[in-house]
Amino acid sequence: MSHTPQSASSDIATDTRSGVSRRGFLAGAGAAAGAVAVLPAFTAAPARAAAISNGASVPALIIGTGYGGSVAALRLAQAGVPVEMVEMGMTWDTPGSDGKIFPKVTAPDKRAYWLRTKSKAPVSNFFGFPIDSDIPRYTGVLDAEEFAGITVYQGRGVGGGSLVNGGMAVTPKRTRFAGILPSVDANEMYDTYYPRANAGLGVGQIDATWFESADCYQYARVGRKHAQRSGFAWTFVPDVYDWNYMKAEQAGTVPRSALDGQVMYGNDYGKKSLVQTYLAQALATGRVNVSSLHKVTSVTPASGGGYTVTIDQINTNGDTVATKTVTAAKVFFAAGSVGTSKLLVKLKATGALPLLNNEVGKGWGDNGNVMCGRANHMWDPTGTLQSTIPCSGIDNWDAGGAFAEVAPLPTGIETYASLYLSITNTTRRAEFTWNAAANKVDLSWQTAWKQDSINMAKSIFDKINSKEGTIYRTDLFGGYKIWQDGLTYHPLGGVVLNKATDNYGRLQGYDGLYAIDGSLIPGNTTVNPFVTITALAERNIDNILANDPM
Ligand code: FAE
Repeated sequence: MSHTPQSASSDIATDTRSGVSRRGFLAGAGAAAGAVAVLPAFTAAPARAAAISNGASVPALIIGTGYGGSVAALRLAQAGVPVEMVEMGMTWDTPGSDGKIFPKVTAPDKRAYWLRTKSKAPVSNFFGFPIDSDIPRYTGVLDAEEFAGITVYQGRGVGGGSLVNGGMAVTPKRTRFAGILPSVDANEMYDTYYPRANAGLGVGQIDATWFESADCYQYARVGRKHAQRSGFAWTFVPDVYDWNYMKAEQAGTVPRSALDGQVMYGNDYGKKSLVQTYLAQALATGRVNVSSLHKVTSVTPASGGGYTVTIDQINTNGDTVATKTVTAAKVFFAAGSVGTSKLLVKLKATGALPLLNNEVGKGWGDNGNVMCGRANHMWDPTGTLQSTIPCSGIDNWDAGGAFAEVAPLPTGIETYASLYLSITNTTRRAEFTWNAAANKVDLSWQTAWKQDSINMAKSIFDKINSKEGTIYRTDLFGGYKIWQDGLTYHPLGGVVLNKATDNYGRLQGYDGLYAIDGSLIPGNTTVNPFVTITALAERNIDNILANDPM
């Protein structure tokens, strides 16, 4: 994989004692085989060393290296199109002085956060005490991007959100699909594109027998017991984590990652991020180049056809060290729901892309995310060893509008807490707008709107508390708050399919510009979103390759 002079490797010392580095894990799959239980299905191609050049002219440029961008890169490259991917975050492939590429959730350091000087953990308190700490400002892997009414967590780096997410890979129920993407043929999605996405992502499910005895999933078994005693449907949830590796972690035969508190600041082993799957395959074609620590700031029609793309190359302080101008025949916006929406809203308002339609910026939602904790009885411990990778959920969508992940609290000590992230059927939608005075994009989300989501989540947890004789925890989110109602991990929408674009992501008003990420999905997927983002990208790129000359 290519990386710029300012890639992760340049600023974090390499420690060769650590054994298999991420790069070795990818490129040296054969050599690593003895050290891990099961290797990811794909291996990376040799690096192309150079970042994109100033003045380059390219057939296809992709902004962002998350799910949508990686699908587009792979399919374009397989069709013979040379692809340049531009990513504002770093290439995460080299261990730091602690021998790890990524820090644990309990010990964030500069690698954890995108250009912040203090951590901003979603669970901000522990036994009532604030846990956020000062950290050096750095281009870390998790962005806690703050808008007026909500903090939006997003992955930064080559691999996008796949670097920091829990890997929960959920295909929505077929009966709910019409409410998610009404203009898309559901048969096509469930017959072709969801299966293709699941295969490409390497989705698997926990061994149900092993689950019953694994120490690291005691918290999930407690969650199941409580859900079922209250009459709720409880279900295993698929994940892209290598479940054989998880077993080996529990057995103590491999270096631990999920069992060593790694998840939202990255994962050293076990999780199949896009770097192991779609991106590895894309790079193996030899037609894809990735420029990390490069941020697209403008796209505008070029006088000779195609588009002029302006790119800031940044260092690990976030400062611009060079500005490059590139011409691209086609540009794919895959900067994520927030990144793509912000760019397009700004470019329309400032005259770079004035013909974009008035749907740009609209239809943004938080997937109804809300978190809470329950205090269990002392005879119901959730375990001192907790896998950071959730494996189960409670489905009360039809009756109460909520699907709740049974989440870990991987502190290393017994907390007697059950933690949940609920995805709810909220109809609230916000809009991105250009704030000329402040030279930035605003989002109209209001914190009070989360009350709808809280009410839906309560349809599950009020009942469980009543049945179990338990109460909500008030010591996890500061100020005796029961509900973490100030965030989302699942930003969706802003450039909604069949509104801001045609039914396949072609932006209205401009030939050769596409949106191909979570911005296309209008605010909710009923479950965790990345499988749907991937499947929709697979569907759209099929249509684009069949109909648009490249
Ligand atoms: P995304 O993956 O965000 O990729 C966009 C990329 O574009 C990023 O790498 C950006 O750095 C880059 N970028 C943005 N602006 C620019 C620019 N101007 N120039 C260059 N590059 C740019 O987009 N989802 C699940 O389904 N299951 C889970 O278990 C789950 N857990 C999560 C846990 C956490 C902590 C977080 C933050 C998210 C989680 N998600 C989960 C959400 C999931 O990761 C997210 O929906 C997808 O990553 C979105 O995919 P996109 O392709 O839209």
